Amino acid sequence: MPLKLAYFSLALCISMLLGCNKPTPEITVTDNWVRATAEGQEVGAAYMTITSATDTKLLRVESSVADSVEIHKMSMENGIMKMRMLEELELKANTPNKLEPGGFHLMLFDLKKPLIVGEQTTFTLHFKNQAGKENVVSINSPVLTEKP
Ligand SMILES: [Cu+2]
Repeated sequence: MPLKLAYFSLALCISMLLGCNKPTPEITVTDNWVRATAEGQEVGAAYMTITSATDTKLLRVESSVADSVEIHKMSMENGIMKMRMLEELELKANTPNKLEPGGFHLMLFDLKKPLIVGEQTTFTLHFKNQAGKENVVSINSPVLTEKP
């Protein structure tokens, strides 16, 4: 068998094996997007829906587009919209935990450059469940002007 073909079949076998053994992910992220920013704006916001098979906590987030990322909660108090930082975000098992405008969100500080519609941003989310198991999930979020 020519060497090239041998390599090809080996690669095919491996990808098939990986395909078969791929476990269903414990945590899935959907509807993820980042709000486009205006020129000179140094703070941005990211939104997503997180679903986990177990009760877990989002501890920390890193992003390709910002120097620091905080978990925030927005709520109405005495008719005034307030925003506060959370040390961690508790996520209930098998429930779509929504981070959306007006509620929970990720606040992006010290943006490296303006977020322009059509661009992709990357986020790395660090979780730890009640059993102490850590989970890292990487996602690509498109830059949009409003909720998709
Ligand atoms: Cu915020």
